[in-house]
Amino acid sequence: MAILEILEYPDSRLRTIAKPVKSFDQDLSHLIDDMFETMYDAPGIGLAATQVDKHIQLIVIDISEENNDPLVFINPEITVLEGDPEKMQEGCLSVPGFYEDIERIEHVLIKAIDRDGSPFELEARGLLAVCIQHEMDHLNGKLFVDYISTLKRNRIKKKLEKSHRARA
Ligand code: QAP
Ligand code: CO
Repeated sequence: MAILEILEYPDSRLRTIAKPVKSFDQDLSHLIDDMFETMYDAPGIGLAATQVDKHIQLIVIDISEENNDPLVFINPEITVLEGDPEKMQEGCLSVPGFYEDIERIEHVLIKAIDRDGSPFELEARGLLAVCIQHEMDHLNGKLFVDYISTLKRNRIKKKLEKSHRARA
């Protein structure tokens, strides 16, 4: 297993649209394991393949306290069950150190494929529903900072660019 490099905003590769997964092979299984290791190490509760520069429709999530509830979503599709939006503070491993309140749909139905290639459905509410929507945005090249004001977004962009320069 390996810890992968996480792309950080405003890296343009985070804007790539992910392609559906077609083969459920060993390479995919290996990537899933590396993504979990990378997410647990961070630590985070969700990671999309886009964030590790792999542009396929793959998400890993674990919102449990003990890191013992790993969820894999491949080629996910979302259906709104209750449109009522809910505000929750979000962060992102690709936007380290910044958190903002974002409105998301409260109750969703997810249809996806698991790591063995079997389709499944999952009803989600609250944090899990928010996390799935956040990660599915990554697969479409979208970030939570796209929902906040231009002023706030540019402030975050400048601060991250400065920290990237300091690191280089
Ligand atoms: C998405 O985000 C999410 O800024 C997953 O310095 C977050 O795992 C969905 C993290 C909140 C719903 C609610 C962020 C780690 C982790 C940081 C994450 C940081 C270190 C973010
Ligand atoms: Co994110």
